[in-house]
Amino acid sequence: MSCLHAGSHRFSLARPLVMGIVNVTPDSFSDEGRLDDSRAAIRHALKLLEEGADILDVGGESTRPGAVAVAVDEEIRRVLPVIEALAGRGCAVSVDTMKPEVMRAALGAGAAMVNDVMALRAPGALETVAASTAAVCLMHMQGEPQRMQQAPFYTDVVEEVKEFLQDRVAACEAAGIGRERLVIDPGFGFGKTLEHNLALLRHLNRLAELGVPVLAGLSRKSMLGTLTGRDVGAREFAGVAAQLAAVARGARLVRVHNVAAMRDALAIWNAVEEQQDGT
Ligand code: HH2
Repeated sequence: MSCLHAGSHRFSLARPLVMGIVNVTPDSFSDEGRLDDSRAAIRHALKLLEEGADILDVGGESTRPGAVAVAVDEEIRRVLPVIEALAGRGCAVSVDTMKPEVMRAALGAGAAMVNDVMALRAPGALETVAASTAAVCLMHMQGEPQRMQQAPFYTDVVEEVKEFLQDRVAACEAAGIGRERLVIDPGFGFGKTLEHNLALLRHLNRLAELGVPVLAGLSRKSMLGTLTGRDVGAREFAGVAAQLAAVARGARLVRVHNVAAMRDALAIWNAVEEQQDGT
């Protein structure tokens, strides 16, 4: 598990990696025109890169609870210019989508990773990634975004999420996607109550036992708001604390909005963890 292969990129997993979030949705960058949306997204992505992002995760559809689904054409129109521009500069770009058509377009434009909240369960998704050399993040979700928070239910959330991810890893391997290209993610907030999310965070090391790098996506999530009483725009400190709790339990990638804050936190984390005996 020492290295993640994503297209032509190779990432050492000796230290946690930072995935910076680049949303290209109409509510992401004021209400500038369409072309300006891409330009603003590219500018934002380059800033995240400067702040130390290892991977840029470009998404054109919000998966927030109750979010409205976006048509394939519209999603491609949103993400493609951004992916082309960033991949063209040599950046490691991930596409955050559940649609095989969007995956194909993004991979054709140079994306090195697919981040799928449906873990490649859409018809054709598995084959699409298998036909590429891209990495893939397999995320657990109970239900679908429109209704997933209505009545999440598990008997043993950690065990059920682990079994699901184990099955998806096996499906990927059977389709020819090697382990060195796989990342797994418990999907915080995706069909989970606060208690479910906390149990998953507390026992994240049990997912790490699967031998595939674990990604944690906690940035700005509603569980942080529930615990702190903070609005979505004021959850940075809580987010850093939650991400570090995940890293302490074996997460090897963190998906964040605020890359600079996460980098500072990891600079301290890494220095402490890598301290030699006797010093
Ligand atoms: N969370 C969101 C979107 N994509 N991907 C992974 N692998 N893990 C996550 O936890 C995850 C994800 C949340 O999506 P959205 O509500 O659109 O907000 P944002 O993209 O700003 O995080």
